[in-house]
Amino acid sequence: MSVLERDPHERVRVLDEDGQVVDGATVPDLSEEEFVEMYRSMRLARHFDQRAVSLQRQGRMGTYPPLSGQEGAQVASAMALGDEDWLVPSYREHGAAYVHGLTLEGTLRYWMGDERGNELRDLRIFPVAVPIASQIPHATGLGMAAQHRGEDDVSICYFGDGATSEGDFHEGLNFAGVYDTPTVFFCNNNQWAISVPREKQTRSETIAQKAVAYGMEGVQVDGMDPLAVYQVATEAVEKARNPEEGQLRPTLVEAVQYRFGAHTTADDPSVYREDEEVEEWKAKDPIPRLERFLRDRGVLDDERVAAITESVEDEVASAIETAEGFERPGPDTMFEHVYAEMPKRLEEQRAYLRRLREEHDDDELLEH
Ligand SMILES: Cc1ncc(C[n+]2csc(CCOP(=O)(O)OP(=O)(O)O)c2C)c(N)n1
Ligand SMILES: [Mg+2]
Repeated sequence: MSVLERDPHERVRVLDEDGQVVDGATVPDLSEEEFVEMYRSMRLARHFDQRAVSLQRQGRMGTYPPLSGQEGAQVASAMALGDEDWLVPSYREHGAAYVHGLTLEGTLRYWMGDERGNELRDLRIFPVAVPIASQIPHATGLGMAAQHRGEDDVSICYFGDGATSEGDFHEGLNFAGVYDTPTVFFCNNNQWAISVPREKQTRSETIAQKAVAYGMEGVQVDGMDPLAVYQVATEAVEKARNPEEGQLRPTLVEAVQYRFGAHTTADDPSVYREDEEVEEWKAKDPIPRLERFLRDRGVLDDERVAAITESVEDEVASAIETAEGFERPGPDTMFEHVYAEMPKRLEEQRAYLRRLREEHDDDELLEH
């Protein structure tokens, strides 16, 4: 039976918190290289995250949304995509975007305030979406476009638990159900929407069960168990592309997890959540779990782990050097790189800013 065909209350798991395979679970059929790649990408995402927060604290980057704790959900779900498939992120998916081809310097560039980080021309990745849930109808539309063109690419759309309270979530999923779009809706339920806890977000017992209302399958997965996420995402992508008779293409996945850090570097989580809660979730950390599993299988040992640590540190350091080496963007660029053709209202705003800059100098403008 497909893992998707289960009660949304039943959480899919493959590894327990100690990295042992749970009874009755099937380990995904990945090669040794793919397992190592999964582990390395998660380590890279974690290290990148720590360096990015530190850059922000040093004044070398603008606001940054940390992802630590969410590496398993991001990396394993993005690994389920084929090269032609689309990734539609929120603003926290740096790890998933890396797996699908976005460079670390591209991510840094965006968060350093340079809109050229949104230049994603050769990638099947959408720009970061900060307005909550606005990317969900876009992803549904992307699926409808693929159908009209007769193409078989699938999209995965990421959003948070908080996004499920937005009208865009309802509209996007409703359309996806009605038009049977090839979309995987991937909810990163990290328990918090800034300071609003999951219990205040919805009376529904699970987020996965909301799928029932749209006529699609909903599945809850342990989002800190990368092997379970990989299994669920792979099946959901496969179903979106090649549904069996009677199956609908779209799926709602709820990946239950936790963000270890602040919502963004502008947030202080200690004012709304207890340290004990954070510690409880840290015991479920996806990285040591996967590492333990891979060590037990003989795929990793001290030497390989040390080599991965070194290569991850080098890759992140070199991306930071590259990103800091780009010349600073002019104010005009804030209007660019979102639309292939700039809409009239943006052209007008850009012209207005240019006029202001001619009339006043930049220092004077920045003071007001
Ligand atoms: C439409 C809209 N309303 C409010 C905000 C301010 N805001 C930014 S992040 C956020 C919380 C989102 O929580 P969730 O969807 O759970 O995602 P998470 O940040 O936890 O990944 C809010 C309310 C926004 N960006 N867009
Ligand atoms: Mg959240």
